[in-house]
Amino acid sequence: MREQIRFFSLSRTSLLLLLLSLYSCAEVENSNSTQGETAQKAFPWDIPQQKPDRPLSKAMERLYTNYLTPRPQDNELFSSFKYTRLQGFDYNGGDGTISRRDPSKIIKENGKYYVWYTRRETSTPPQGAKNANDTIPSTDWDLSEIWYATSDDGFHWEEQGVAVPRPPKPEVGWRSVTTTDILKWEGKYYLYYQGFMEASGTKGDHCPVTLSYADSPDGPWTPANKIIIPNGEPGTWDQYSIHDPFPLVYKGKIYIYYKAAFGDRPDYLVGNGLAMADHPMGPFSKHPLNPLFNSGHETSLFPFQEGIAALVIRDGNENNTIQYAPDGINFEIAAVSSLLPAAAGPYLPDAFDSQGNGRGISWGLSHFTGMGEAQKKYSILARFDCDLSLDVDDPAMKNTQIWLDPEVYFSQGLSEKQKAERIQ
Ligand code: AAL
Repeated sequence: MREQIRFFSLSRTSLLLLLLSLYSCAEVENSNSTQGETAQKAFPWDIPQQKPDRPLSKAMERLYTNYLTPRPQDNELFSSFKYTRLQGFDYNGGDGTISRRDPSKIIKENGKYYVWYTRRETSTPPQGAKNANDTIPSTDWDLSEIWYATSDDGFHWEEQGVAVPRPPKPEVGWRSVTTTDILKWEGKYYLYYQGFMEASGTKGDHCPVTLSYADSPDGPWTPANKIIIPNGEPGTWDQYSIHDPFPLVYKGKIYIYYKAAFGDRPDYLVGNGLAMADHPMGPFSKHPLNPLFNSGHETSLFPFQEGIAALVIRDGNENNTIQYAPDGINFEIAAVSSLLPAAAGPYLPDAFDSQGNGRGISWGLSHFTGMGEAQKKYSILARFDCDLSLDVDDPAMKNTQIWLDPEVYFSQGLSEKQKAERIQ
């Protein structure tokens, strides 16, 4: 019996060993065949246009889910940008007493292109809030007016004069009217703009948005003389500033995207939100999900296919991106580019009637700030070209390798203080 038990226990042990060895053989075989399969199915050289049915890294996954196409060259929402100096604007020899900045979107009326913009003409360049008075500007956009220009070809512009002057104190915008954009609605024209009631920089860059309206793009413009998009409740993200109003007509409603800032300069973080209305005079209701963008200074937008696309330039983790929201609300990064136009005002033939079939953009005006020597800060308007249009196919605008003169990099040199710290 004891023998039987020993035999039985031996045979149990050997059975176990046998099973173990069979299992490890199978494992080896399995892992060999996995390696074999992986080797067979390495990612193809000819990049698939559709998402392949295979395990993907996060980067390759988002190549197919976040972007319209895997190659930027084929991506209608990727573009590089080219710039041209404009003819027709005088800057008083660049002495800082004349500045033009923050162009509106461009529309075509009466066979001509129209643009509106901030124009400052002051006896001195900006001197900061502490030195500002009734004639000395604090910032480049203090003591400004809204002017307009027209063009036959988008390169040569003719300045037509003031559209919206500063109203008398204490009306909205008495200190400065700046950073405008145009809406056309039921045959009338509406200019939305920032209306300053104190010199910018006094407490921050604080202002609400107001408007003027006209029957013709040439005016005369009548000021609404009231706040149209008010600042938020105390303690909320847009409590002090509503900047860069950008009106579009989308889904039959007026959509005005705008910028506000968490905190004040220089430590602020920008966000961009949306206010919507059924009539240009309001009332405007702010979207409950605001802010809709976590980045982007002077964000400009355009109808694209059934949704809205945006150039998100400067400021924030997602600066230098082109974003897209099929519903105009939930934006995702659709492309990353460089040298994006600052404060772009694109030519937008379908800004007010895209009907869910936005065609995109291929040119517009933007600005360059910080012109002149240190004490002569002013801005100029310039033209940008790109291919973010479904109607344009310009491979020269899909360049991901931008070569810049090394001087551009060296101009971003270390300060003396930084250099001293690094030398130690
Ligand atoms: C711009 C815009 C708004 C700000 C100031 C003038 O870049 O964001 O217009 O108020 O700077």
